[in-house]
Amino acid sequence: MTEVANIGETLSQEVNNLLELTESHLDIGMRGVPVGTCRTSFVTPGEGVHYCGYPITELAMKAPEDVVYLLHNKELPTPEQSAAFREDLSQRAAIPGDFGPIFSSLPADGHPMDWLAIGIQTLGMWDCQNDWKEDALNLVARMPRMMGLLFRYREGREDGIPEDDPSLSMVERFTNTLDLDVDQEKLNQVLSVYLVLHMDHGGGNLSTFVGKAVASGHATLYSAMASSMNALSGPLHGRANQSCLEFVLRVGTSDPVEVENFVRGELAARRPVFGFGHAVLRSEDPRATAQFALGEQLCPDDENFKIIRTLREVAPRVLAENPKISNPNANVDIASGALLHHVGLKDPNYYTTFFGWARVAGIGAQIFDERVVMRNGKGVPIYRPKYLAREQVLRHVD
Ligand code: HAX
Repeated sequence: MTEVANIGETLSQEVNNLLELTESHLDIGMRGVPVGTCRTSFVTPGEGVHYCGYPITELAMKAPEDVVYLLHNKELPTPEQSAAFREDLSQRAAIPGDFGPIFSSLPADGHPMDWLAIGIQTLGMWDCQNDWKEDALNLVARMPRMMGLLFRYREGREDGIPEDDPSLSMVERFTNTLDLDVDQEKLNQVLSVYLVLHMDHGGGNLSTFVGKAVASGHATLYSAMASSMNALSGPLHGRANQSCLEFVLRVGTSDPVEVENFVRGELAARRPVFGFGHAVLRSEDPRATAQFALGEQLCPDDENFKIIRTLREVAPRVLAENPKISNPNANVDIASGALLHHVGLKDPNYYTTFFGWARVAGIGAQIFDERVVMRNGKGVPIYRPKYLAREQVLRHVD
């Protein structure tokens, strides 16, 4: 709680830092330079991400619908509000066009994140209300079916797709469309926790920032969100969760000595030890802790889970030998791939689409706040940071 109490104090301190901008702040991707405020979430080095003041550990087991409600309304719903919100989402759920011809025409080996951006952009062409809240919630409601269709068409399984049932939960609508021959209860549980843990992560992460920047020029919510997904698709950003399972598969053993040798080998070859380290957190990411706890419940004997359990014991000790590494502990991406793989979602190429699906909730809520709530309702103006001219440019000026 001390950390949370300090958040208010740090706001004015961080603003003061603006007065101390030096050349060292230039050309570093705006790292750490305060540019705005965020009403949905913040990240602390010790407790990680908080949604509307709640540490993520308190929310991990909640229904995704209730957490979407929280991000948009800044308070958790009562049981009545929760039921009404689910009903509202189900009223919005129908896909307003036919994805068949669109998805059938895309390259099957195109990355699923490219499919996702095209899917969102298409939804916007079919039905855009030009109302930030309406469009944000319509998109949340249409994502589960669209995600399911994306998998089905990309995998060439377009025959026999079950009808959508809008009365189901968000997760069930996806898994119902996907229709895999696996333990549905486990699959739904893993996806539900995954969605909640990934919905938001402060205002300045690349995909959220990009979405808000695009929306600031009054592009539609759909265009802004498709831009966010393209930002998320980069290997330094959202695609790390794909790389992480690929890394775990490469480790291939849960024997502590062999795992230690593997980690040391990766470091010697100057390759990242995936699933460890963080730009802001200085302890194990509570989102990793929550997923490890879920894995111990659901799949303690799964081979990949055994590997990440050993990695969690071994890697922080090895990484901590390098004083440059500010956080040698597990991050959110260490466990999600092993869990998804265990419940039947075996292809890591798709993992970032789950991240994107989750983020639609937080980014949509942040775009709404910036467009409609900030500055007493005036909204944040179009983004326009200042770039300074370099000498070689100035030389040509009279
Ligand atoms: N493996 C190898 N080297 C690592 C490392 C790791 N897990 N973590 C940090 N380092 C290195 C950095 O590359 C950096 O090296 P250089 O000085 O040569 O550039 C040095 O240690 C200091 O890094 P840092 O200040 O501790 O951390 P950064 O903010 O620079 O980087 C990263 C944070 C997450 C990018 C980094 O820890 C990393 O590459 N981890 C492995 C990849 C990974 O798991 N990515 C998923 C991130 C999840 C996330 O952020 N989700 O939001």
